[in-house]
Amino acid sequence: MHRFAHISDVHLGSQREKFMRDLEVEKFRLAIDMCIEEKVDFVVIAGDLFHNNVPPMQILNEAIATLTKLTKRGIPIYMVYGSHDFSHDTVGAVDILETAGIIRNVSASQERVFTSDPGTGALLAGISGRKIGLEKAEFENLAREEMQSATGFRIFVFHSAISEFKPPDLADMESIEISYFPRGFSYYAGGHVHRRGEYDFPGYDKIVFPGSLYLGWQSEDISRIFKGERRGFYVVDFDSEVRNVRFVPLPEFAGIQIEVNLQGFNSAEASRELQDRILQARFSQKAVLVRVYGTLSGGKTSDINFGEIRKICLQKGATHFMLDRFGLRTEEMVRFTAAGNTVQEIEQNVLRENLGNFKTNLEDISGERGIKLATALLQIFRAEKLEDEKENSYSLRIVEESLKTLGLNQGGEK
Ligand SMILES: [Mn+2]
Repeated sequence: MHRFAHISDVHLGSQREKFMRDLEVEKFRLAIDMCIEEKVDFVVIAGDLFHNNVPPMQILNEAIATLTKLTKRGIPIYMVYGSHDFSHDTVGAVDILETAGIIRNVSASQERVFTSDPGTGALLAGISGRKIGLEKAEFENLAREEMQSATGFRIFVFHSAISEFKPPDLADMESIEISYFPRGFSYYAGGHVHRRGEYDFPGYDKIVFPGSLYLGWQSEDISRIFKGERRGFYVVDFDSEVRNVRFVPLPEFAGIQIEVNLQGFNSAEASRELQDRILQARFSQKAVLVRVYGTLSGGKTSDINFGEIRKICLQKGATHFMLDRFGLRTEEMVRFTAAGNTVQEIEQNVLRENLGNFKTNLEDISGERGIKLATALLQIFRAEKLEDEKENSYSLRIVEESLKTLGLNQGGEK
């Protein structure tokens, strides 16, 4: 019997605050140690190992130190790029790992469809993720015949949502229909969807999404882990076919989410309500996420002294304080904003409503494509500077990601 581990969406480097970044790196290190303890023959990482294709140097250094624990023991690592660490015009961190012989990128290419694992004979093939779901064309051009007619234990590694298996709250996520996937593989190692899921479909035996390894990065990822969602990775036993699939949870996150509905309060009342709720809550030795939402009946959201709330939390023994106030607004704001439950939804609705005011002949920036592009750019602009990141590398990072999203190469200079 052989065994491999399936990890995805580590997003190293996504956390801006030191407390969270240390946690992210620490849990990645732990996951790799657990893989060694589990005596796996190899490890599959289904994309988004890094949050950016050019992560901060200390994150890259940390990743190399951790991954080489495996390679030093003769445990190979097979990967595809994710939508976050993919780079089509610059050298990304994943390329560096491959050049250094630490990982093998198993994305199918014209020269090579399968990568064979020398220890177990397992065959791996895959498709990397892209920004805004551009991998669909690659699915269309897959060497489907060759993949489907091969024999032996085969793993398909991918970084895309599958239309048939999207969690209900992620229904709007771009996805690929299952019929685009080559049939008959023994195991489909998924990434990109930050929710754990195991699925079976006729012709596609075992489809698995481990979800983000630990923290993830979206506010929903953070909220769910603060509410106690367990995160981790998969360990799969196999010989000629899959024998056992097992989720391996990482230690529970010591956190608590305090949700406070401030609907109808004016800003002074809201401050008092919020303070009361924090004073009542019990959370010593835990990270605290305060999530406020609702529409204030008067005053401004900035009238609420969140600094004071933070101070109280830390005085009460919180190990870390985080605030999510994206759902908080004033009546004035409501009058000017479109409806929606998430920041992205609201942004998209605002863009959609204003489409009519915008005339252009450029297809890329008009209609739904324009909305998608604008949303992707807003996402990039929202990225904050890392605590110890230099101003220069921060601006470079934002500019490069924007150009990439716009499909504009930086002429000449590298
Ligand atoms: Mn991801």
